[in-house]
Amino acid sequence: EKVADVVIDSEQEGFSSLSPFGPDAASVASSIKYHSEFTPLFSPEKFELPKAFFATAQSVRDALIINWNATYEYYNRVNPKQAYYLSMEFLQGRALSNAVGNLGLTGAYADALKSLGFDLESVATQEPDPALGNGGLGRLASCFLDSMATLNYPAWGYGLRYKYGLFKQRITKDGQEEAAEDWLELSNPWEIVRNDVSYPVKFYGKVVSGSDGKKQWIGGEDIVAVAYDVPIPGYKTKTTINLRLWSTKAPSADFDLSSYNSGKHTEAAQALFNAEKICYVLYPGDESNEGKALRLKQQYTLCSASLQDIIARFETRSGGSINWEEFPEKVAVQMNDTHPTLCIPELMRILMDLKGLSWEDAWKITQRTVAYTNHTVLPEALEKWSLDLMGKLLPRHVEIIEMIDEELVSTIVSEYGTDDPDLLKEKLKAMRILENVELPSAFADVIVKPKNTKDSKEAAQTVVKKEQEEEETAGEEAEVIPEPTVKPPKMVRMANLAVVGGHAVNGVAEIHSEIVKKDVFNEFVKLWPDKFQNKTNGVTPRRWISFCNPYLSDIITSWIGTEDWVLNTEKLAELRKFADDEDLQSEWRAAKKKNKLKVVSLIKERTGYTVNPDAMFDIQIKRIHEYKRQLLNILGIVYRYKKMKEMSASEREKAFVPRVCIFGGKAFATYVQAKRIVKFITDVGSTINNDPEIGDLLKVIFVPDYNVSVAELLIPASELSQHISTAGMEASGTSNMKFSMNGCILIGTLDGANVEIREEVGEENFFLFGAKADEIVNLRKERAEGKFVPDPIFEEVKQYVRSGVFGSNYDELIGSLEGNEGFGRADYFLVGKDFPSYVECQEKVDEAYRDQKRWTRMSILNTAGSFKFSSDRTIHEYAKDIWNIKQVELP
Ligand code: T68
Repeated sequence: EKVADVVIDSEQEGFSSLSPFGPDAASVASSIKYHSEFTPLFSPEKFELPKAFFATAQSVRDALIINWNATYEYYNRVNPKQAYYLSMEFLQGRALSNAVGNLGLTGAYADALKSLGFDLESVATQEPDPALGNGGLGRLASCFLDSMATLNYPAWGYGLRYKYGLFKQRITKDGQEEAAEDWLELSNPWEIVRNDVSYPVKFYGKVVSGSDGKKQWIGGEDIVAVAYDVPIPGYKTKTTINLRLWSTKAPSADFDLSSYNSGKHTEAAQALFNAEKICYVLYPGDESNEGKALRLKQQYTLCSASLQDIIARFETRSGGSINWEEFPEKVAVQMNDTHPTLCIPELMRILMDLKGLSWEDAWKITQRTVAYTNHTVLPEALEKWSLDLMGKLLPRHVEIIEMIDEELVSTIVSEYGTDDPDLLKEKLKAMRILENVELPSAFADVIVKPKNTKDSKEAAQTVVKKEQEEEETAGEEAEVIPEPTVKPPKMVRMANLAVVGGHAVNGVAEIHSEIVKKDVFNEFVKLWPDKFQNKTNGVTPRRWISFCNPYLSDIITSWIGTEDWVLNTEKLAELRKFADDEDLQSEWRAAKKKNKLKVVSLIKERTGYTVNPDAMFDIQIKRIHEYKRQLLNILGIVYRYKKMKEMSASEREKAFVPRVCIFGGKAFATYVQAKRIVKFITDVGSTINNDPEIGDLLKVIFVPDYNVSVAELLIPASELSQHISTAGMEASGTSNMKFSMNGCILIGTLDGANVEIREEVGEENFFLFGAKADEIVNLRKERAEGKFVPDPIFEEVKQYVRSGVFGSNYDELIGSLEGNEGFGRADYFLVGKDFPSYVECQEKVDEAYRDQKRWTRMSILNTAGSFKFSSDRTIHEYAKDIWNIKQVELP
């Protein structure tokens, strides 16, 4: 009955015809009512918030499925080249507001829900935040999907459907605690289980040669990967692409019915558990061998199931006549970091062993199909797998990898010759895929012909000889000083495999791509300079401005005079001419204030602290990592606090701008030092926040359980945000882009995308400090040699912490900055070096904030200058320079 009363008062946006039912609030309400009847999750007599969410989501899902089917059907018909983004992580965030926003139905849904006694915002917060990712890399994948759909690119995402997302973080007096994140507890209304789409995936077993000489991988453990599809709507378009997530199960025959009937229930279901556990958690702890094997199984499941699916689609769309050479003209596979690198040997295996292609043909096709994005230059983060483990789990793939390595050795040898064995050795060491593995036997067997030989195999043998001689000499020395003869483990270097097996390698910001070329993959650049590219990251302006910051969006639209900026962010630059306009400035500040008030409530609810909305909101939210230097931030706060304590009340108020310093982020469960940092921040917070002398002048808040939804609240409310990594270590950063878009001013080092943001928004609208990337090596060297003389203020702040003001002496943390015995590398991240310039820069921040006109101008100029950082721009670049795909608009 209520439905009939609906008053249609929403102004309908032009693109709401994307809905299958009328775009008016009345038909939306009736669709929600309909689904509330058929949502079997809650008792029929009650229609409360959780049920309202599920009914609303089901109703939106109808619209999505219709467009998703139409998109699929159309691609099938026109058979365009399609890109596939393979990623172990997709950090999707909540889907409801995003979906109704992209469909142009926000007004209709808001009104419909109002007529049913709810408000859209409360309904939307019922949705669990699916955290199938750790941080930037996973969130980037999700921004990319939004842009692909919005720009009508035929593209899909492939990932894994983890039963538990990234852990739930609780903050106790002991620091961070982790609990399972059961995001599927009440089911996921957005997914479509595709029991009709499943593929076998094998582990272990052995390789045999058939009578025809073909290799066959047999025996071992077989599981099944089942597809779960998540429709991804584009903005103002019918195009709705697919995110296909794999879940694992055992083949039904593996349930041991007779054991079960004889009472051995656990044994009977062992195979079921073994298969299902593969997709239990995102990034399982991999300290143990079991953990490592599980992680490798996850990676292989993603690669194998996705490629089987892609190949099946290629075959179907080819009709009766399959021409494998055309495969790279129909398929582009993008590997999000090295985690899906097994795509390379898997595609080779399928093409050769199952489709009968020769090595040469399979290799050409594979190389033309795949490309690799690098997201880190930290040596310890470049993935390596034990060759033994991989050989057991994936015996056929290891054969293929050995062959690729052998061909690479041959290329290197013919490129560099053998005149200089030391040089050749160095090149092989830098580039080989296999590490600590003797040269391929094909080379070793050839008779030695020292120097000036043109034959690469003989040449390689020269090197082997030399290495053997060196080993022998080492052996002689060993008689004098006996050394343990522990052989270094044989490893597979996934990044090298990805570089060799793909046709393009890209970094994610200009400075990062330069470091990739100059440093990490320098030797490969000399061989194949054209492979290397830059694709500066971007973020979707839909989720990260329009939907998370409607107040600001309305202001932008009214001043620019159109909402086209959501699709063409270049239009944001038009705000520049109003940067000093007093009306715009006051609207701008009012919007910020409204967003800050929401955060005041969030902080109260999550931490119990009351903060002043008129204080500057200074935010650092990201994974907790030493290189991201949350420690620098908190030590800066400690220094500020110490100075405040040394002053009288009136001096304090004159000297400092009131600040709420907000942190958020999760530390990897086994990363001890990161967890110490979390504990230290919360301890500093409890001291300062309860100090009556300080009051509203300084608050330190750690928002627990940081995730996409929390970011959507914090970023619009931010005034200053911190991107303060040791220069050269943050590949790009993407929250820096979101902050800048939302009119937040950045304090940061010349690292990652900060460099480009500063260029775009203007130097005077960015707070810069710290050592530059090209100075770091020397500074570390000086530091290690004991030549670094710390600034007195750094000594002062450390002493203050050690004195116990915050409850303990934090010996391990402070020690790590000094390189005391037992604390490893001496201040590897150069907190001490950058501390004085950081503190000085923070003084400039206070000074700028005091002048609200100047600050608001800086804020407006940040939003105006952020247009380059839309993921639409990034996706256009990938489509043109790497994937070679064209936009396909649905009729
Ligand atoms: C991030 N990487 C980069 N990695 O740190 C960040 N790593 O600078 C960049 O902006 C972002 O990628 C997008 O390019 C990550 O987030 C991981 O999360 C990760 C996960 C597993 C293993 C290694």
